[in-house]
Amino acid sequence: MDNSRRSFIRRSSLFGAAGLLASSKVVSAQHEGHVMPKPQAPSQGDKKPDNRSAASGGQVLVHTPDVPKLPWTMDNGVKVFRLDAEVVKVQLVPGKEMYAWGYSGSVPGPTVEVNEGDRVRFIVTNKLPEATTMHWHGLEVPLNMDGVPFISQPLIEPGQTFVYEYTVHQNGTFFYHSHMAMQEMMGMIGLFIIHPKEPYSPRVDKDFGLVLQEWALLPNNPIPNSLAMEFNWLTINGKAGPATTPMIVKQGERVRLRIVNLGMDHHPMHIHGNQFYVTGTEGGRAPESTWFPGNTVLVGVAQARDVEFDAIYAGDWMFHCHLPHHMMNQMVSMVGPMAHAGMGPQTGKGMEEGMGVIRQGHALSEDMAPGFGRGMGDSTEKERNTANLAGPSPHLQQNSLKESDKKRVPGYPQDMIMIMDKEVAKPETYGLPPAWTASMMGMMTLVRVLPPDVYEEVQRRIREGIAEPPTGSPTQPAHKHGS
Ligand SMILES: [Cu+2]
Repeated sequence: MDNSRRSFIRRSSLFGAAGLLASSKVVSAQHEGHVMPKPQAPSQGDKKPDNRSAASGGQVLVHTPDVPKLPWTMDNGVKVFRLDAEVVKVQLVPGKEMYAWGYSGSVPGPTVEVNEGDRVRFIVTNKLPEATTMHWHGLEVPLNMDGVPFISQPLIEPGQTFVYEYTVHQNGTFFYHSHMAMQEMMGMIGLFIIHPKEPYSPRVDKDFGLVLQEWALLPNNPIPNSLAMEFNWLTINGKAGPATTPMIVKQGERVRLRIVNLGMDHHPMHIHGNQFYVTGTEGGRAPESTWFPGNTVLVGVAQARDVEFDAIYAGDWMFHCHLPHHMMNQMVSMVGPMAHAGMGPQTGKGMEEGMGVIRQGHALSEDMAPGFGRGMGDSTEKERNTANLAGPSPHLQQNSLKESDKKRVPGYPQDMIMIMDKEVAKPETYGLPPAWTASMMGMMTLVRVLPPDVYEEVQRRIREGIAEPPTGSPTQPAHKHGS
């Protein structure tokens, strides 16, 4: 990674003056049918420590944790991007992988970041086994660039390339996505940020972009069930908590969060310990006279919401969807008892049948599609008569109550907790307390508002790639406050 960063820096300095010419040659060569090398560009690395670098007008670049920026080359004043529609292996959390569909090796696709007034060209190549098209969500582009198959353009068949080109005259938080509905549910979306000609006022010091997605993954199967109406993996930028990379802010900085949603559910995104103002929508910047305070913003399907706040309170503040089932990982009927206490499902069915484990095909295969994941039919009848948890959580439940007494309490048990400090340790998690991961699940991340000294230490660790989990054992409230 260090190597590629270094060579990236070398390349981008090459692009200074002569590079413009060279890259335009590359593009025209491609038009003659030659293979175009991967474009290299002044894209910002995913882990660049301080994102106060210049977009147009000296603006802060947007940081999209866990998602790369899409590189570009220049061709006669046109910014040229390449997007390959393809299958991408995604690690939701350590130990849980899925095969989703995305762009150029990323789900969500790499972030496009341009300036108002830019002329942009997107060379979209379809590496999937079925046709696709690309829609530019919220952008005012000519109809033949709008990406709707049959209405505005022909399908991009497997192996084919389609070139989109237009001028962006808006600014704000937009996104691109496949215009085939079921492909959207496989992950085919990416952020499209357009910086304004005149910086917004007040200026922000940190600007983050977050893509909300949901997935239905049956046990033992790594391919999302796009027919499902309920979802058991909820992600921000392709990661579920606690694997989402925290957003790092220095105390006193002004912060913007840009959130987009393209799924089946709406997500009320809630921040702890702060109030924010909604300053933009999928239509761009909102006039200041319309701003109102809150700490929860509903990001509906197909919407974008920008929120801003002054990070005056030091702390590791949660930012998460507040739907309870969206604060969970791997919610699967019947699996709770197996996963948490090793005691097996209690319904009189066979273990594999009870868990929904499938041995042939996938969720949409001819064998399985009729039965799974649609909230009706045979396989949903088995899921009712079971508790969330068959025994005490092995992780944190260190109270002295007897299990037999607890089970007399209606509704018990409800807790689901898992500690993954070591597995998800990265420079951005430096200084978090032991067991911090225990209640980080689903569509959940942190805005870490750090005092200057801790902030600098985290930045150093990001630069040097130091990842250490917290040491010591979790503090038990009973011990802390016992008198
Ligand atoms: Cu949600």
